[in-house]
Amino acid sequence: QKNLSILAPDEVELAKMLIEMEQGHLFEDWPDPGVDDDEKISFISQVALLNSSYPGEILTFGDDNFIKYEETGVKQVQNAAFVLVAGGLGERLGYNGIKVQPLFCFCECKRDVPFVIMTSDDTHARTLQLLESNSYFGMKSTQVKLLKQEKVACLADNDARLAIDPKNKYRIQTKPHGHGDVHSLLYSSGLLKEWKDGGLRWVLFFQDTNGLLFKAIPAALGVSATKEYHVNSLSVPRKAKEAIGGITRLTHADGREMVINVEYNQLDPLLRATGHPDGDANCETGYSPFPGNINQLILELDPYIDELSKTGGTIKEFVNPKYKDSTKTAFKSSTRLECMMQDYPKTLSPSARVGFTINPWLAYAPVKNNPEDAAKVPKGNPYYSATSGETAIYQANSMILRKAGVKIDDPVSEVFNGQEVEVWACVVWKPKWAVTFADVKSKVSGNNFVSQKSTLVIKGSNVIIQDLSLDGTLVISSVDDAEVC
Ligand code: UGB
Repeated sequence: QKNLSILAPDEVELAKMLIEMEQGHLFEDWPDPGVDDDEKISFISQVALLNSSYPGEILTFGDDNFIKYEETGVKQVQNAAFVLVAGGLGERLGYNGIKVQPLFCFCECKRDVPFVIMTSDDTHARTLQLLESNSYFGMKSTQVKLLKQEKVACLADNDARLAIDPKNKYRIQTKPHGHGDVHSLLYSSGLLKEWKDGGLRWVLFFQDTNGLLFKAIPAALGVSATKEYHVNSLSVPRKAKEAIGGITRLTHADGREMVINVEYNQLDPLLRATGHPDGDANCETGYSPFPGNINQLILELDPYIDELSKTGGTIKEFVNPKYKDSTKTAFKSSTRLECMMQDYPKTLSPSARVGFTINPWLAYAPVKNNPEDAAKVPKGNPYYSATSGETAIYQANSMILRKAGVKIDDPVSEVFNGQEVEVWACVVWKPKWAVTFADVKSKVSGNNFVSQKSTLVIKGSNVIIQDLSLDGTLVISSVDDAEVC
């Protein structure tokens, strides 16, 4: 404690963190201030260096570190362009519409942040129509650019003979090439250069399946800015065998290393083939040692442009044929080359700063499975359905309010669509009310209580929640200038 006085504020933070993490023995033999002060400062510098050389940052919602990152990140939003990959149809979801339709409910842009949507033949016309018929959801039409990805030729067999379209013998069958197309489309569109000339610094990629991610973006952007990451992958704790990729550090026999996603179907065989006989298994934390990739990437624009100038945006491709039987001679259906946007770091030089940010909760509640399939998911595993996606939003908002001091009842367990979920008070707010935790805290005061069966909807920007006792439904709508308490 006495020696803290000789350290700079960020060094004090680091020393305190070590003590909190039961590393107090490091300081046990330290003499009083005035003796060996230079050595003590150099010791802390070494700790800072060691700390910074880990490529991952683990966030805890609402703690000082998180608030600091959110504060930094939210300032960076005006220097960012957002890119949504939305060429997929969501067949697993059993939903006929385009998946961006529900997602737009979570978006609200105040500034003219550039927004790109990658579409495909399956989604392009409907995405455009949705934007036009909803006045671009409050954005300017010039702010939004649609880039359509093309399909690629299919292969019929192991000799890579091109497949003929079963419905038309004068056409080659085509299938989607994967979300990796987004890089070459951005490059060839000229948008990256335009953004650079306009002074932007970041490009954020996200998928059309996960409404919770907006809660994680400010802090993750803060991590990128603070740690100067060229690539920052948002991730979540992952249960072994869960159907999301794992972020790994791969080491080649010749010493080369890369931090990269390994898809879930390849992680188990890869581990078994490299001396881990249990394959994709949980470690002592109860989770896989490899954080789950949620495919929300934050790239720094300058190094991104430099890299794409070399590669043209080409991403390493792979082929994933489904065979009829174990002889592996005939395909069940035609296959094609595919590419994934998260494989972008594969071509980077070893000096590139690639890291990840783990959000233990709040960041991931994807809506991917239809109710029937979700109901068959073994108990304890995530459903990834519309039911779990919706309840996760209420849970996250309730927990944020709790953290800000509001008394909120515990959830109750209920079954919807054959899925047992925890139901919290149904709390939702517009982004204009609050984006960061600091925003929420500044708008909540006094003694507030919300019962489990309540619904609270906040639609105004200047709404202060003060001494509220809610056991029912409260919808607060106000025009932007109005102050509501
Ligand atoms: N998409 C396109 O825009 N174009 C395409 O050609 C294909 C897809 P999926 P996937 O978050 O849980 C990814 O099918 O690819 C869009 C990661 O690889 O939902 O199976 C599509 O519209 C995996 O590591 O996911 O799995 C959608 O927005 C894990 O992170 C997006 O791409 C997983 O996502 C994803 O398509 C996950």
